[in-house]
Amino acid sequence: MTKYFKDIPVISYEGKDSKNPLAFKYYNPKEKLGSQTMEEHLRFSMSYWHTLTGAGTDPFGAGTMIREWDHFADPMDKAKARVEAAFELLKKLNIPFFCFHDRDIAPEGSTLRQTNKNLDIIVEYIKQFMNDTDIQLLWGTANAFGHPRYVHGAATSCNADVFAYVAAQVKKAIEITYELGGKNYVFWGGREGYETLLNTNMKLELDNFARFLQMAVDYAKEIGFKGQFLIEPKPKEPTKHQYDFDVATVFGFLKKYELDSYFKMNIEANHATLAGHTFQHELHTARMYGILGSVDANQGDPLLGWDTDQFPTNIYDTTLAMYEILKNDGLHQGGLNFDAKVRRGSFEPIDLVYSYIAGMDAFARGLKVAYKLLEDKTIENFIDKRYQSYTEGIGKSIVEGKVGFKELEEYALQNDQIINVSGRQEMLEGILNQYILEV
Ligand code: XLS
Ligand code: CA
Ligand code: CA
Repeated sequence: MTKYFKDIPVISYEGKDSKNPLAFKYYNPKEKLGSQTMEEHLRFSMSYWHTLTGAGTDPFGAGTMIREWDHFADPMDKAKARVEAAFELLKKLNIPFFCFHDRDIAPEGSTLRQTNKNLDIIVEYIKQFMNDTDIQLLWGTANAFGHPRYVHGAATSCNADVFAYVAAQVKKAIEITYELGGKNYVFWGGREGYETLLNTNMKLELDNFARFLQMAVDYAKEIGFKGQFLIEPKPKEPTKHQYDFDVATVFGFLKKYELDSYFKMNIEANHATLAGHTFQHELHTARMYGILGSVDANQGDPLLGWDTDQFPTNIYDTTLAMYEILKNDGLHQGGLNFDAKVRRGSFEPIDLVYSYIAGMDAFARGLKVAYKLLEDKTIENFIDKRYQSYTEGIGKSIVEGKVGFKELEEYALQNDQIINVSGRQEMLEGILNQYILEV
């Protein structure tokens, strides 16, 4: 049934020569690359918050979005209309997954008990739509940052009552994710961080955060939830120092508290750049540690220092991201979730459609280029050759742990005329451009 996107057809693949703005130029879901189709490689997902509830407000002005599904006075009627709009758009765009925060799908009531009841009603409603389609839940999460009770953080709040409250909220969020067959559950440390050490016991806050995550692990086990737990790093915003700064920081934290076997990472492009890394760096680091779980596909603006959550259209970045993902042997139960919003000036519902088409095409194109790069082993062969000195002679002995400082000194005393080879960065950048332009 078409209601909120009446004039929008089902979007199909027309190929790169199409001039139809309401068609995919590169995303051809059934096209095979190796043993998998594009659809299986990419596992696209819609973010409920930006797409259905985002109003287009900014610190200087009111919302601008024209959203017919928000024209209901009763918050539960509005919540139901949003479900209808979500599934209509998911079907028209042929997107197989969606993600939500608990508070995106159902309004808070005057008590926690009432809030949970609201959730139960909407979860039942969503279930009906899921049963009628093949659309699945990629992940659920809890919004433990919006309400004023989380002013000092949630699981890292100085107030134990807040810790108890967020435990109850996340317990319920895991339950509804389980109920809807969610493939993963995400923890993003909304306000888990601090503003100043003049009022902060960082050690206690981090210990408490670890206790909280352990409780979540225990509870998931107890109820039989098999979804993957994911942590989503972000260096700043809303707090000045977020505890889940980047992949390396989170990995160190998980190791210290012996939680590393239970969590993987949900890597967001815009959070990577906020941390002073490239998107590829974060994906590569996670892949290296075996903890690349899922991706929030978006991009920031290099000229702005905040989380702009734009739709990803930079082919260079999507290519290098897909390169890492393919080298990871895919995202397994994760996916590419468009945690992205239309600009405030793009306020018509059709702009949502154009945005998803642009993002999906950018990743489809990136996938094709990355696949060819890997098939030809262009970069891999270069890197292998660059480190060849570790496959023979003294390098081999170093790697195999057969030598120490004394043996190396002996070697260096006889070989102090060192010859280095060029890193050929510009040549490689040229080759990459050639692939992007010609594949
Ligand atoms: C905010 C985060 C958030 C998480 C889920 O910056 O991206 O939306 O993805 O809580
Ligand atoms: Ca995100
Ligand atoms: Ca973000």
